Amino acid sequence: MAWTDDNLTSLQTHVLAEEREHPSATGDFTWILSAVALAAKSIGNKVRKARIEDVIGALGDENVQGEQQQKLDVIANEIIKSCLGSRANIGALVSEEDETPTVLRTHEDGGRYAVLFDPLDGSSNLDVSVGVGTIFSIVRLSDEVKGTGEARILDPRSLQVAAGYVLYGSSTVFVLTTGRGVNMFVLDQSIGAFVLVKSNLRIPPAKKIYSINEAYVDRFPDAYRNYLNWAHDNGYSSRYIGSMVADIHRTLLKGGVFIYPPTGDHMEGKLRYLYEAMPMSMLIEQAGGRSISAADTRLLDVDPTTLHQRIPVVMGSTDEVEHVNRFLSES
Ligand code: P6P
Repeated sequence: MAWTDDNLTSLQTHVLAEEREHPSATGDFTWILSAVALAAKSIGNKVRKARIEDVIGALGDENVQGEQQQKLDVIANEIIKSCLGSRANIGALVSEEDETPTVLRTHEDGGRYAVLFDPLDGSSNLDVSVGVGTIFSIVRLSDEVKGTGEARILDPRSLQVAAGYVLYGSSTVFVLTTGRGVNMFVLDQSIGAFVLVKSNLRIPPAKKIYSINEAYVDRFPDAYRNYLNWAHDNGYSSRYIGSMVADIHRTLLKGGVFIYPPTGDHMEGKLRYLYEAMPMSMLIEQAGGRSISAADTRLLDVDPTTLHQRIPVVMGSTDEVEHVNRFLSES
């Protein structure tokens, strides 16, 4: 055992170590990430017992997206807000489940960050025990824009400084970037801590796997259909779980390309910019991959205009994204 770099590191000690490397660090980050980790443990516990506690299935209401809310969507949403609400440096919370931001503190009262999240992405898969997840983005709010509402969150000077997801699958996996590479942790239930299992995770530059819901192929723009025909002729495999966190986790670890294109009834795609595509794009890029929303258009260069806007997504291995980009550029 190399005692210098094979130590047992928890998410907490990892974030504290990173904080010590930032002379200007104030501990704000550590404070927020510890709240996210607490929420993840609590949600994971609920997901694992969902069928036993009879919280499977739809609530009967629709969320702001017009989608059937699952009972656990609401439970996960409340858990995250109850964990983050106590952090004194958070100005606002933006959730897929809430039409408007939860305003906690103004800029003057120290609200320096916003946390944007999809509390339980892919939750419609819960009743068949498919991996579901929490996706989050931490945004350092601009000091130029007062107030705390939508305008400050969407201001181009507000910057995404961290992103991550928690995958509630065969194990509970926490994947995080704070802008210095991607690190992967797994929840060790016996000690109740996320332990570091992979530092500086790198996505393979190429892998013949595409991940897309081909059921909608007739409604895709021609460029995407042309790409799929090319992939079929070049020995690609298709892997699609229908749960973004699970599909992105596989793409990050094994390589390939994840695509959610414009379709007939969703010309901006289905996935939301702020709390799905934006955090996942930061993770993919920090792992050495690429994320575009259109031909030669880096997804993270797109300035959001509304909290719940959707955006087309092509992200994954650099070579694989370029294969798609080539067809998009020809259209
Ligand atoms: P479709 C889940 O509802 C979700 O938001 C993502 O997790 C997933 O990638 C996508 O929608 C699946 O959408 O249209 O293929 O069922």
